[in-house]
Amino acid sequence: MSERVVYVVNGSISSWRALLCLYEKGLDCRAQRLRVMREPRETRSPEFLAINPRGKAPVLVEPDGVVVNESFAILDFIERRYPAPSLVSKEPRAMARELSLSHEAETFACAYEGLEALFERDAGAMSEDERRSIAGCLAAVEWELDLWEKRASESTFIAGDALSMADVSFYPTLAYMLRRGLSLEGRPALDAYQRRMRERAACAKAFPEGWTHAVGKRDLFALARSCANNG
Ligand SMILES: N[C@@H](CCC(=O)N[C@@H](CS)C(=O)NCC(=O)O)C(=O)O
Repeated sequence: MSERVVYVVNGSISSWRALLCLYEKGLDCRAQRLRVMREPRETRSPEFLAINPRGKAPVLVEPDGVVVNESFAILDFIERRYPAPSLVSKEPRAMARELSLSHEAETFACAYEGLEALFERDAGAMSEDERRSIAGCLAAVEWELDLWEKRASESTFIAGDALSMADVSFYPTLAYMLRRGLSLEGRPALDAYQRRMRERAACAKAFPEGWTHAVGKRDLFALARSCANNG
């Protein structure tokens, strides 16, 4: 048997959730980092494209050679193949909530996605349409945060009082945005939640290499606010 390998892009939400799922299950793996910020991108190497023709991480390669692409498929696969400790309840209502919130975390990530344009674009040089689109993204993220704040205030973890697949999906999404400058001021339940989560050994292990809990070099949320306010 060889080792389990997960191909990851450091800091990407989808890679993060795959690692967090494995570590919460107590499964070891080698995280093989693929660099995408320099050319040629390692996700476009012939070796990696042979594993995933889309050239996207994460990809899980199991010790017996089984390959799984797509982060949600990886979570599903891990839960089915390694049922203990379980991250999805057997009770139908709890199961439905955990699975719904796990996938809704992706909707939250999509609401934010437009702000990533601020990595490359100078806010001062943006057109009226671009500013409107950034303002729209900010409003969508605020709406999402209100929803998740309410959920976080109702239980210890995001979908109930036990850690579940919903946390595996949601925590990296939230932590990623915090790194990009999101403030949880006025959202005490989410703030308490993210602090609680980051104390977990699995969360610390899955945390992106070289990242701290501080905001990264570019505060996208501050840029987005200035961009939207100048519109
Ligand atoms: N739907 C996929 C999305 C994966 C994805 O977009 N991965 C990006 C993360 S940055 C990637 O690997 N990009 C590398 C590239 O396009 O070269 C999943 O959930 O796994």
